[in-house]
Amino acid sequence: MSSVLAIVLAGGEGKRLMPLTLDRAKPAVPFGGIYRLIDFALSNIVNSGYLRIVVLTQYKSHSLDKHIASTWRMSSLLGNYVAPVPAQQRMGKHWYLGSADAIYQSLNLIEEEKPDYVVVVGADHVYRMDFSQMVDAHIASGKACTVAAIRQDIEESDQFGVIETEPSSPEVISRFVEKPKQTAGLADDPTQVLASMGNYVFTADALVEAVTKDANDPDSAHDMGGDIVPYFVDQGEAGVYDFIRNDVPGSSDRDRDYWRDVGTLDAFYAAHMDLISIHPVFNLYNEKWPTFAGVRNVPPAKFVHAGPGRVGSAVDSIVSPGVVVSGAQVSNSVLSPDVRLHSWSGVSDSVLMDNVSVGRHCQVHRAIIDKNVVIPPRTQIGLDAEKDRARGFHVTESGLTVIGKGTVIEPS
Ligand code: ADQ
Repeated sequence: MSSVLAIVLAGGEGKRLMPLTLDRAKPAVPFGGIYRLIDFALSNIVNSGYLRIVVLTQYKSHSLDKHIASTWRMSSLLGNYVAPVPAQQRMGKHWYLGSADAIYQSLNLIEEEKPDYVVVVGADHVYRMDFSQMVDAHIASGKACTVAAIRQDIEESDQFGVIETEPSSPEVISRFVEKPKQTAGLADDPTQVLASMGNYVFTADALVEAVTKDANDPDSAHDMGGDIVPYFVDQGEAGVYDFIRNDVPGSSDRDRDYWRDVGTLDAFYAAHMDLISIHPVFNLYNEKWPTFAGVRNVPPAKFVHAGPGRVGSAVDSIVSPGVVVSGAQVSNSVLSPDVRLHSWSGVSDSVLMDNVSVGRHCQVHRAIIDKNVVIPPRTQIGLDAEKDRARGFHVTESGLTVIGKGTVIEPS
């Protein structure tokens, strides 16, 4: 069996998720009650059978490092590991110049491991994928580089690497343009393009050679999508792997091609609203391809106080362990561990992260509230955008109120 090293690019800053990325890297942003964004990429890698994993971190990596160390610690008995590797500054006193530089600076890890193939994936997406099927396709193609691809609306093409192929050889990339302002649609559907998912398989020697050449190229931006993939395309060595071919155990026709960038606050919120819908597209309960999470030793969730004028209840919601809903009503919401809700309060259409406490007689609607925020009694959030802005809360264009980690809210 061929040996595979997996590299997770986890250095992204996630500016569009502010204030959730104020003091954590985007891959460390909590998602879906008990997960962090990176758990989806790491679970895919582990479920694919690859247990030697390097996570390249840089920007505000403390909570990411802590999460990896506590959740993803593996038994070293069989030589397995998930190793967070911060920027090594091997090439001078600067952080990674780009994602290709991140790999270049970490080449010693590839040299030590001596894999046949390297799987490189981003850490910012929610999806399921069996990378072993992509590695098999890569080996069968004989190419040096394979790029995973998914159809996306043409209006979004300036956010993706856009892949073009010739009808005579549809599995070979003939042109790859990173985030084009303008591009042509697909022949069979002009409203769509074939977009890179930012997941790649490389033959190890070819990757080492490519990033080494790239490091010595003064004109390069040292970016995987902008520089390394086009380098392989120029050599006729880049193949495309259509995500639609990927058949993950336990997936349904509905969530088979689910792949979401939750890189904006509105997209992050929409993905949560999908999770709590009665028939979500993305099925968290697929036991054949589990998403692993850090499970702390906290008590079960509890609902108390059903009396006149108050009911401790939650409907159409995800409720994590350690939550206590005491005489408050919750609907269409995601509650992370240790959230506390007090009497005569209502929380609707919201995402509350770990340890948020909602006092008595509060109303919280269409809000994302980051960890450790204490909401004093009689506070209203998400009901009046102007009032929320005046208090210094972030309100998105679509009217979503977002409160950063640990924000101290003055009683109103
Ligand atoms: P982007 O996501 O815009 O496009 P990038 O910002 O390089 O590209 O992020 C890719 C991954 O690398 C993310 O997981 C990010 O966290 C990480 N990353 C970014 N800079 C890094 C650094 N210096 N060190 C370590 N990790 C870093 C990419 C591709 C496109 C493709 C989209 C799909 O370039 O071609 O279409 O992903 O979303």
